Amino acid sequence: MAKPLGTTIGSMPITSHPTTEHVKAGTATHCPYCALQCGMIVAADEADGVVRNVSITPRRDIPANAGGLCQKGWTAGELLTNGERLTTPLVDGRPATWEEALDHAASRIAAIRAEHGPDAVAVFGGGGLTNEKAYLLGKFARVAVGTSQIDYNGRFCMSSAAAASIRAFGMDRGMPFPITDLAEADAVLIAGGNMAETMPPFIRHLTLMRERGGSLIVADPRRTPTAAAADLHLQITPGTDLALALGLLHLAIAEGYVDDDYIAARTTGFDAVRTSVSAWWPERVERITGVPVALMRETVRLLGTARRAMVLTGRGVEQHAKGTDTVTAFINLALALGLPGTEGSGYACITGQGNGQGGREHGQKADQLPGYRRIDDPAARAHVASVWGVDPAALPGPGRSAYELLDALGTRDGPRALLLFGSNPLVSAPHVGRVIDRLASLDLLVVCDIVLSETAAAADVVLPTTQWAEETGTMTNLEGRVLLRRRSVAAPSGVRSDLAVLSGLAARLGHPRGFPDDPEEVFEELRRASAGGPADYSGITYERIAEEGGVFWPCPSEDHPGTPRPFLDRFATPDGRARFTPVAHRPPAEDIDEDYPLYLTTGRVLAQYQSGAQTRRIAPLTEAAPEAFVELHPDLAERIGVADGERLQVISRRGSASGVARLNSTIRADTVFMPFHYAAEGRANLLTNTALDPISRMPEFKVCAVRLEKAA
Ligand SMILES: Nc1nc2c(c(=O)[nH]1)N[C@H]1C(S)=C(S)[C@@H](COP(=O)(O)OP(=O)(O)OC[C@H]3O[C@@H](n4cnc5c(=O)[nH]c(N)nc54)[C@H](O)[C@@H]3O)O[C@H]1N2
Ligand SMILES: Nc1nc2c(c(=O)[nH]1)N[C@H]1C(S)=C(S)[C@@H](COP(=O)(O)OP(=O)(O)OC[C@H]3O[C@@H](n4cnc5c(=O)[nH]c(N)nc54)[C@H](O)[C@@H]3O)O[C@H]1N2
Ligand code: SF4
Ligand SMILES: [Mo]
Repeated sequence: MAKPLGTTIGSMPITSHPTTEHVKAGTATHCPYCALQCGMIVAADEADGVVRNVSITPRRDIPANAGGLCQKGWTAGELLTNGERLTTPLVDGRPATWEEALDHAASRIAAIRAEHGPDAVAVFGGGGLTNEKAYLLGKFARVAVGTSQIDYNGRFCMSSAAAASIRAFGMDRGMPFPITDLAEADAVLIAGGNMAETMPPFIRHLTLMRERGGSLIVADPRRTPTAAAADLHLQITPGTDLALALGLLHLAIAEGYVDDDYIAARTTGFDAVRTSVSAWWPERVERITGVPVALMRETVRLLGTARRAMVLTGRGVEQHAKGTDTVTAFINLALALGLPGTEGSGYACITGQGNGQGGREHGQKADQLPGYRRIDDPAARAHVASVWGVDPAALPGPGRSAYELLDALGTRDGPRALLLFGSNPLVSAPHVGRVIDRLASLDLLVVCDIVLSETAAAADVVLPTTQWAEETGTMTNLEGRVLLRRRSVAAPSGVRSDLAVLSGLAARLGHPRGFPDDPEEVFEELRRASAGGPADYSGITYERIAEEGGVFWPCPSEDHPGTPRPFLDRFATPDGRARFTPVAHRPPAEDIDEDYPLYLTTGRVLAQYQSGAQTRRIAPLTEAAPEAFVELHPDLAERIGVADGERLQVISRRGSASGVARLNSTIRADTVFMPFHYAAEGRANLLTNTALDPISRMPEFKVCAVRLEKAA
């Protein structure tokens, strides 16, 4: 029997698993899914290179989950064994050898580039990719292909919060404090997040906080399990959070909760913000948001009187065409109360994807170079070009953002080839009907995936890759803590790592060096490329992560302890002060009217992950959440004559999708909710609006106008 690699880490003991006949050694690693990156020990039987009987045990040494896992984590072993894996490259739908597939892809890329120029080749990445992959993908695009056309699915995720954090604090480290600080808070406001379903072990920190007497406030149009567990639920009209945040700040000022000493010592720009909220009196805000004045007052009292308080945002307030301004308004509130950069308090964005934090730092973003540097900054270009051994002038400039890139594919000035790693846009992109047409118009679509996702099924070339427990790499969790996700089991024969794919393609494009397929070698280069940038990883090594259980960036040297709370002394702005920015409320890009009288909002359920490519293939998860549904109020259901469990058609200006009616008397009667995890007719994204935030380029996933019909 083959032995899994790396049977111990640091002080982690080897655990045995009484559930199977053999006593198996386990490897300490992390979950394949979300940004909590729960620690787990993975053990498996391997015979003749085939992995079976995977057992998963939660780790207690990782503070984020401290012994907890959600249903997706517990069942993640099935990703390794369920027989849904791609194990052979496909060219035009037929099995091919790796040589044939890579030769074909590279020669088509070279031909398209020769005929139309390097920007005719586009690259799309994902926030689930390890730091090493994200880094090498960005380098591959700029150096091996020479294209500016690269972006990634994180644009659809936390980009608005990232933009707002950079605007206010000069830096975007989503949660600029350890997650365990939450338990010590006296009040926490979650605006548009549903962690009870999206990160269940996260709730433990909030439960500890409430057991100490702290209060939880949740703003959500639905009474989610998170909202139900809160002391106050602000059941807001979708798309009106900006008005709510302005109203809360108005009240905080009126009722004397503003921290004048903090504002004077640590911020700039408060006067303009104070003036900008003066007309947002509570009754006006109640009319717009539907949140009763009394609840707003109580929210402000709880936050204002707390010794330690936190304001957190999730996708509910961020995935809007005004997401950056909405998050800015919540940051303004937090700043006025003196929270950011104060030990035990703060503002945080709850990052979503497994490597949603690290994946937004090392250059797979259209406007970015490694270390969270800007690609239009001459000093950044010079530094990174020297690490890459190229002329800075040869590095392309900024490219199109994710939706703009997808929207341009196959158009007259747009890319003609797309290489896609770690995303499934035929389910997850907005206005997916349009994206289907754009992908179909390409000369070449290459998809690297572990399963035949909806997008892989549409590709000319499909390259099967290794996944989490079959490979090693670093992941930066929602706290900004860099973790080591270790190889725990053997990969099936026939698959190669994403790094090996990039290496193989780069060699065929004339770059035999500079694209190693060994993760640690890539990480060593990433350390150098990130040195001196905002997200400085230069002091982080695989060894240190293993010994210390993770290292917080920035970490500029090997003897630096890492930075759990980066803003305690100063913010990352030139003068060290946080910046207040006045912002104005406006309605959703598409408001309701006579023809489309209901708000559609979209989001997640516990048992499915993202586009569902992974979780829809896992039996216990599909049993728990088998199909697309439309959550609606019983009064609304009665008006259209539909009963619980009957099929509904949801129609927007962009398309029509269907799901079973799920009646729920706790949702607003003007709002329906669909999860976005499902394929075919169940795709919520057949309906969603592509209106983009002007700063972050985030699409308005969280609100558009629809009508309902009973399905024939
Ligand atoms: N089970 C599961 N867990 C996941 C994921 C998954 O797909 N499945 N994905 C991971 C990823 S990538 C992410 S980004 C995170 C997302 O984590 P969350 O942000 O917690 O998830 P969402 O369900 O997208 O949105 C949160 C809530 O926003 C509410 N909402 C909708 N519109 C509005 C609005 O206009 N205002 C307000 N205030 N709230 C609104 C929704 O009702 C929903 O309950 O989850 C991560 N964890
Ligand atoms: N309507 C609506 N749409 C949304 C959202 C919403 O709330 N509402 N949320 C948005 C958000 S926050 C996000 S993050 C996106 C996510 O949406 P997607 O970008 O589609 O995310 P995933 O489903 O995680 O896609 C990951 C793909 O990569 C594959 N994969 C997994 N690991 C690896 C790997 O290591 N290498 C490679 N090559 N492939 C791998 C998986 O099998 C899967 O096919 O969806 C966005 N879309
Ligand atoms: S909460 Fe996230 S990281 Fe933890 S087990 Fe669930 S999916 Fe995995
Ligand atoms: Mo996300």
